[in-house]
Amino acid sequence: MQIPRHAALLLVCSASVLIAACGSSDAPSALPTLNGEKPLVVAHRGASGYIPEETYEAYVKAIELGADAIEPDLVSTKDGVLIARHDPNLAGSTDVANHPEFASRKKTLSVDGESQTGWFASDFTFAEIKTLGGISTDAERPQQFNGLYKLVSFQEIIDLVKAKSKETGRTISVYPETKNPSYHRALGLPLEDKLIAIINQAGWNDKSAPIFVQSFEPGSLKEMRAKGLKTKLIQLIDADDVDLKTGKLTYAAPYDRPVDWALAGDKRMFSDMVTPAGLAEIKTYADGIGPWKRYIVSVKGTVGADGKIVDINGDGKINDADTTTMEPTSLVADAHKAGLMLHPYTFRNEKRRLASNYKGDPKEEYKQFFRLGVDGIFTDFTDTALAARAEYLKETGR
Ligand SMILES: [Ca+2]
Ligand SMILES: [Ca+2]
Repeated sequence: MQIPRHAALLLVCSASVLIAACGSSDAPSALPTLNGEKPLVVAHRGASGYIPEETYEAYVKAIELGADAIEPDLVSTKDGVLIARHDPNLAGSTDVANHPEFASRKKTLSVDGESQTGWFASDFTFAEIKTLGGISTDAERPQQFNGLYKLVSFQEIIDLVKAKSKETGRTISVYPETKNPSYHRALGLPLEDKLIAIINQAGWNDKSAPIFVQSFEPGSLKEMRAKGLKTKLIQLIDADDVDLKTGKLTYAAPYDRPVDWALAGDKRMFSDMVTPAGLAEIKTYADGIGPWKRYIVSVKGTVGADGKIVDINGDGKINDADTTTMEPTSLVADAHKAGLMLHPYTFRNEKRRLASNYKGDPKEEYKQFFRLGVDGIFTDFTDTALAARAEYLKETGR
């Protein structure tokens, strides 16, 4: 018996529908990320849009919101414990100023060439650090949790991620950054050996392990690679600011070049890292780049008759809300061509931080970057990033 042609097609189709969508018109096209997978949502300093950054609770909240990865910055205590803090100076992100027992430790110190006054993690034992509470570093964000939540060690973060991954069945990654590596080395408290030891201890010294290690200093990443660290490594790429008249990135120390390059007299700048030659060099020791997002989409204001940037929204301030986005650069394509993934930073909800053409909707910014093919983003607002990703995946037919 002959099977009519249309029925045969139907049979083939029903069998194949189990494997892939039937009919090319319905099949979603491959995502434009390096590995074709959906872009990663990295909770920058935990759920830092809602809870004082880099506290235990900030990381728990980020995981509860659904983050794929949580990001701790790592600095060292006096007794060599790696803790999650963005800066060695504790003045801005903790309630140390309210602790009279530590008043005598206030001092002025040079951090990466910048003179800072405050209390420094390297003068505190981990036990003393545990008596401090985290505070909000941004006056526009919630202040009611100030002082309530404790600082946390990298080991505690790993333990949290392992427990939550087991509990939720999700793969939750950690994304530690070696902060001020040259500064720590000069203090006699180098970060790299301790970080490698903790990763080994966690059983995560593997390319496929749920961990990305990042740094602005190439020397820190190269040292860890040379010492046997096999995890994914990400080279961060900074700049100082954007010239809103031209949209060009500006460079001023210490945001002009990696601190280890500056110390070695290497005159190249962060901008050299995004050239094809710079990307090829990064590929020799890292798996991806974490560029400031303006390297991919910059913004530009309108220059008025007085030569100044026009205050488009008339709020008396000039910021991103008075700008529009420029044509994307070729960085996503260039990095992918070099075999590098890209995780640009940092995405935030505040309207003053959004170019005017996003019309006050932070999801529009994420979606623009997702469509361009970035492999992940750092966000202070995990829930907004995930909502934007869901909309993006829907528009790709997923
Ligand atoms: Ca960081
Ligand atoms: Ca304005």
